Amino acid sequence: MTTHPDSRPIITLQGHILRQQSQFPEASGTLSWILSALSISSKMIASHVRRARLQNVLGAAGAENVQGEQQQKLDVIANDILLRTLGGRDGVAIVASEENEEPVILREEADGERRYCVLFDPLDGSSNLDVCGGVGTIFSILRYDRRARDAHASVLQAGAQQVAAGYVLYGPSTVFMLTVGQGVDMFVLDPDFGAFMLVERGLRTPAANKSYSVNEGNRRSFPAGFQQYLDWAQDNGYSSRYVGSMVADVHRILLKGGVFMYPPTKKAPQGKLRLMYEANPMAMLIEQAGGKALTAPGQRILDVPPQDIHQRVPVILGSADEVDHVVAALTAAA
Ligand code: P6P
Repeated sequence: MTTHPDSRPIITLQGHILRQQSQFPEASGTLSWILSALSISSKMIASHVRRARLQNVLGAAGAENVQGEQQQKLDVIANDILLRTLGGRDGVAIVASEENEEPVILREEADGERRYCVLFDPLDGSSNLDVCGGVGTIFSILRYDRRARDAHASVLQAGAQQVAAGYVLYGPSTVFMLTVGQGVDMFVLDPDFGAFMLVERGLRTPAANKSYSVNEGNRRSFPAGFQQYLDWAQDNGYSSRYVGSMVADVHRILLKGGVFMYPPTKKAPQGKLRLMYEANPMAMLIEQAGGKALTAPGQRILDVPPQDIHQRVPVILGSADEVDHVVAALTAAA
């Protein structure tokens, strides 16, 4: 194995989490322990994803999820892994998953210790698994609001209230992206010894890049402003990149810049992407990396007051300048 001389300090995700915790003297370690559960879950899910075809766990599980989408076998496996690892963490009061209609209440009685709600899409883009495409886990962490009337109400907090957010991309390498509100940090799993290694701190998305990411198969049903934006972009030499897996598409935007959109369509008048465990965590990451994340001109994703755990919203996110170009077209068409 050839290694390149490298003077970078060797910091693991675990070490990074503990170092961040040490910056908060009042921190009890509860959040760190939850992030650790997400780390081990993602290593287990990565192992299943890599061996899916060999273990014949590709394909549909034969049931629909609450979204009315065909559950893939690995959706169920990933969901179970997350529920079981988070279930073992005392700091987790409630979990909410794309795969579960209702939030799962793990422990609500308050003994004074701070607790959290963890929301996740266990295996986003899983329809790409059969063709070895990038798939991912998306997570969002909110403080458990013990004053809320019930579990639902405690989870339905605007994205701006997130204390942490991130995703794991199961691609050519397994990448863990994390923000706790102090910038975006990127880790890559070293499979030789099973640790996520810090490879970039304070990642910033480029201010501009002539690239857009949207499912143009829906173009005819986009609102006029989006169609006018696409005409402008194509007249100005933009390239198109779209995987159809939000984690893979947003990861490219974070690293290379550009704009990702899921506009309203005839089939999905509110857009397809879910606010609580797709749009909100991605919006926190994008904003922490210097980008913008909107549902419409002037409407930050992170300010949307949630009405339902599985609520969908239109998404426009990415480089600040590129989001501005979309907003200009939408505003002109209004
Ligand atoms: P479409 C995957 O099913 C997903 O939820 C996101 O990961 C992705 O961005 C989007 O749907 C793709 O949807 O309609 O373009 O196939």
